[in-house]
Amino acid sequence: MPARDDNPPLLGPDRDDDRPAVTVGDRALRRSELWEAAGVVAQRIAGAPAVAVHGDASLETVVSVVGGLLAGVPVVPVPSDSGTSERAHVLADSGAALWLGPPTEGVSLERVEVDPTARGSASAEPDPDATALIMYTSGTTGKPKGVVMSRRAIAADLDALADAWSWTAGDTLVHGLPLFHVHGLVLGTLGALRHGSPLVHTVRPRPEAYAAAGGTLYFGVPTVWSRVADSDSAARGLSGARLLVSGSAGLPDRVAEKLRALSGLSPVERYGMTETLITVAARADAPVHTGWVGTPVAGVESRLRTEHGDPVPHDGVTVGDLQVRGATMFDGYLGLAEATAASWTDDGWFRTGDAAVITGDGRHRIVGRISVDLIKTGGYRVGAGEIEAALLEHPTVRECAVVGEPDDDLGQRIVAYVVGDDVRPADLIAHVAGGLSAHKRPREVRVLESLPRNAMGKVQKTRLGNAPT
Ligand code: MLC
Ligand code: AMP
Repeated sequence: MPARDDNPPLLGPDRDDDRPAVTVGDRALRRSELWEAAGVVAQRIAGAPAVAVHGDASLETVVSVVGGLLAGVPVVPVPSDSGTSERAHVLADSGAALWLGPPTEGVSLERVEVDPTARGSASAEPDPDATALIMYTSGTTGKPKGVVMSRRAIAADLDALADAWSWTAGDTLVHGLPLFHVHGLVLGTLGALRHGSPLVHTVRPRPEAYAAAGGTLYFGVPTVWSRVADSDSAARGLSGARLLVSGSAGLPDRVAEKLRALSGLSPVERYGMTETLITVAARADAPVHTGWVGTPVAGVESRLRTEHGDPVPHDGVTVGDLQVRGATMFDGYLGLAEATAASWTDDGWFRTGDAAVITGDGRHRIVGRISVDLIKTGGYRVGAGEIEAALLEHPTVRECAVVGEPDDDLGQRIVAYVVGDDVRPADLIAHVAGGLSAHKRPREVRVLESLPRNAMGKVQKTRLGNAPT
């Protein structure tokens, strides 16, 4: 769905509103205050090729991102828990010229001080086709790639979700998700600003904080919903809400059922990727089908193919590779023309890498990833290859294989199988957390005499522990 002719600016029309537009923890800004603080940032960074934003859960992050969008400067959110080598890669690869964040070891970019209480004038919004964000995400191998997202794609997705969920300025949105990924930043922050619904960010996605926030619309990853469902009082505390939305990974049926029993609300699921934004969503006005992620959002089409590219019937049972196309797609991986080309079919569909079934009336169920080397842990996408490369840098590691094993809390838990000398699991976990990021750390390291290999010498991950087959 291309942006409508009467499309409002990405961040929504000017609104005279006395309510706080954004609350993070115990600090809040009204829309006019946010625009004025962001206007100061916009003036300061105007003309930069890109800016890097320390993406912690703070008003400073929101002001920085809005400042970048007002200035028409691509914003590169940097995970707040990133370690030294991952941060260095993101900063160098993105071409960011300025650092909007606290003084940080290893960051030599010129630093811009961001002050939510500063007041300046906001500029007009730029061309809808300009790059809004460059967001880093993992592949099966290699370092994270920069996903280039246009303002137009983001606007189209946010409007499609407003349509699916009847999301209006009358809603108060609550979540506590990281502000450096699509879920928390694009949907959870830019969505709230575009639709004029106040955002209450709980800093961390703790069940009691969700219950105390008194919102109408709640976002969470399945790990968050599982923790809410495990707290009777938190889950019952959501009973006044209008809609609970789950995404970024599959919501287990038992969690959906427990939430329903305690809060009286049936969570709806939606499916997407950093590259495509949210392409499939269950509608607020349709019956809830637990375990299904809904139908394509306005402006998006989907289809199933075999690994050879042949059509797979949409009969609700036959599994195929899910492909999507439409208004919400990314503009490519930054500086990686080959990887970008490889992610599209010859006839213009994006290969999601997910296996799915689709019913005759268009409902989707995600069955799993096509590759065992992309792990989803707590809703974070993590490539096995980048963790293996980090482990191999450690002097005690000779060989290793990383897999995602089923986990009741995280969906998948990162487990590293290691062959080496004097291996100390805690050291290896700290090594990955400090180099890549805390959320990419293995939760467990298992030491082996050798890795299982086939006749060609290739590691057989499916023969490791409880790895998925
Ligand atoms: C522990 N910690 C360590 C550590 N051990 N840090 C460094 N080294 C070590 N060895 C720290 C962690 O950094 C964290 O710190 C804390 O201990 C763990 O806290 P937790 O609450 O137990 O968190 P955890 O179990 O790790 O994570 C659960 C979670 C998180 C749900 C909070 O997974 C999460 O926020 N997930 C959301 C991911 C997301 O938004 N994905 C969307 C991607 S976009 P600290 O300081 O942080 O407390 C996408 C598209 C789409 O997928 O469809 O949406
Ligand atoms: P990311 O790159 O972090 O945006 O992760 C995208 C991936 O998350 C998708 O390719 C899916 O594997 C997974 N995902 C997102 N939403 C869902 C969902 N509702 N159900 C199952 N998997 C999901």
